[in-house]
Amino acid sequence: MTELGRLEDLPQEYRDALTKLNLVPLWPSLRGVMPANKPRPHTVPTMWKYADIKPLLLQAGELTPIEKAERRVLVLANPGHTLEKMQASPAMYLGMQLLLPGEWAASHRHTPNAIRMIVEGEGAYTTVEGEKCYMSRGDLILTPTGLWHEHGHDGKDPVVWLDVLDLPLAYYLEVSYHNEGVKQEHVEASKEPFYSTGGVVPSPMFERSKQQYPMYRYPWTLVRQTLEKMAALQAPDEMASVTYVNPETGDDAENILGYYALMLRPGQTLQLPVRSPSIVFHVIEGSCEIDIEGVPYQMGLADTTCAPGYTPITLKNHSSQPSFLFMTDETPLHRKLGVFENRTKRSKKET
Ligand code: 1HN
Repeated sequence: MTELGRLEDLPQEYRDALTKLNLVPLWPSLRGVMPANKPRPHTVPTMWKYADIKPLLLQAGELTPIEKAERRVLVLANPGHTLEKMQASPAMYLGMQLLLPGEWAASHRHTPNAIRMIVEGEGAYTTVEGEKCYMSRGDLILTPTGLWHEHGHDGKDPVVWLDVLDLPLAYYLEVSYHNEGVKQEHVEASKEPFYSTGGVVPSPMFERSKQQYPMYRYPWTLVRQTLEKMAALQAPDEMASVTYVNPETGDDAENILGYYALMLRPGQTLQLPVRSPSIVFHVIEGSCEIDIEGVPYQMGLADTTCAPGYTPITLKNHSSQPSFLFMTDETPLHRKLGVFENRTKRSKKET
């Protein structure tokens, strides 16, 4: 590959003349913005242990009243992007949020899409567009772009959940903003049981739902059952995994980020395909080892790990119990942009 000219090769006078006019020579930076054959990600493999986060989150509960925080969150920031950027990957934001009994996180809506994966505690709920979605460990609750949402807590113990947003992308695109709302009235219980089984969707008066987001809450009990049934039918080396979808269309549940759950059988080792999107793993039940480019990360209950794209990843369950993981990645975004790649089988682009 041809070595390109460096900035230092140019006379200072010439460089100054360019700078004054807001001009930049491309060739000294060309390999940086477009390296050969494979991107050079800022995202570095990073693990956050829940045992480290929890005491600091509870301390935040003492230090900062909910009214002064709006959302009481410790952000899981990837050092490869610098912590100030508050991003786990190019398009993924992760945060651990604490809501104490009796607390209220006021209604708002915003342009970034969000989900929460419930980590621990009972009795809290998110109201999404008038639909009350109770939180139990492992449940997934959607708050897609533009939809009003607020959090309340009628239970006795602290509730913690993992927030995932496509905030870094929205911020980069200069489209990130929020509106403050008023407390939601006419609240009804979440309606997900219509979508749980049987291969049917509601069609009152023969009409199918025209809502882009017909389902806000995906109960873990049902997802777990599905994974167990899949695993029971599969060969031992197969991947028992599901994608969270819009049950009306089969499309990804949200537009930008993909959400998945996976079961690792006791003793199972699973080599994941090498693909372009960054990916995040979060342990819902059990434990596992995640090898990212050969480096092992030991994941216990509620631990979270982020890996860059284009990276070989192997999952290993060393225990005698099944392990259940929640995963989120940038696949829907990559597919829409036409940059999605699966390099498991050597592609022409790779040579
Ligand atoms: C947000 O609205 C929530 O509604 C959580 O719980 C985390 C991070 C950045 C911007 C908005 C929530 C958020 C957020």
